[in-house]
Amino acid sequence: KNITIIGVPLHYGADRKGVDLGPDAIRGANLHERLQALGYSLEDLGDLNVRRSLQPPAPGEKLKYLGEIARVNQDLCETVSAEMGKGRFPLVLGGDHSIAIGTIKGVLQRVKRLGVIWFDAHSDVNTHLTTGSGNIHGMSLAAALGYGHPDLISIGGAGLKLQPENVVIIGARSIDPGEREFLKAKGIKVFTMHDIDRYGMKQVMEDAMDIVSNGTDGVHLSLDLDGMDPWDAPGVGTPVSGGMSYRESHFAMELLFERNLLVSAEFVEVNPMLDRHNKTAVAAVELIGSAFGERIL
Ligand code: DIR
Ligand code: MN
Ligand code: MN
Ligand code: MN
Repeated sequence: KNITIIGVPLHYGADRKGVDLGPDAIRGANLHERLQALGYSLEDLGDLNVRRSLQPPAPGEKLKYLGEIARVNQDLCETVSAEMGKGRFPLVLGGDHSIAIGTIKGVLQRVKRLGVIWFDAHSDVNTHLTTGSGNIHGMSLAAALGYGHPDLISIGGAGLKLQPENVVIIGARSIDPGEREFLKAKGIKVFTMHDIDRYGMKQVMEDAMDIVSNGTDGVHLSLDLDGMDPWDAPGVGTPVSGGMSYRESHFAMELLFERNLLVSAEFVEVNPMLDRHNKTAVAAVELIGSAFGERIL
């Protein structure tokens, strides 16, 4: 029960300041104390280096800040892989969701057949060919599946990628037209907000965990705080109404802990500059607590 915390103060993938302050906001919401109280032994590596104040991209750029994002993700990949090689559980704190590329590639170096639960209002399966925004945080799941710009998909080594049948998305409610085509073509299972309304979080999580654990050797949780309803998590760059409630999200994490599937996790897109009273960072720590075994009684 050894956890390594890795902060990634990257905002270039969202092209909006503030989310680079996420790692410290999450730490500041008593992350260490909560995990230590559960009996885990922690090591916090601090934050990876991210270059400050890069030149803004040209108008219409479809891969904004590609160079720095690829460099940071390669560093993250190597860090995650090295920690897992020591038998430790990597807990990655974002930063924008483009960091999922580096995290997942690093985990894939250790767990070839990997399942992924992608908790998000969005599906993040754009590529430079389909993106409207040019923001790489909207392309990270596609890149981890092997689709997108060569500088993103080659991170961690050629051919290292997720299989679409081992990925589920939970909480989606904002999917671009190109993404809809991609999800359909690859057969990726998406539990939308409609499904959560219809079947309830218990059924959705049971189905999701069955899918990601079938034929895999471990599961990664990639949790974008904008999956939660903006009422409960206002400090995110791209809020979308009608999200998962505080209780639904919490319950999902408790169910995940019960199944004991996780080998790695990341919590991303906390933006303290857009937050109210650090509510979103506190929510992130609450969710982390539940995913690692906190119980009411
Ligand atoms: C949109 C928003 N689909 C894009 N994506 C976000 O820019 O590609 N992902 N916000 O978290
Ligand atoms: Mn996302
Ligand atoms: Mn999102
Ligand atoms: Mn809790």
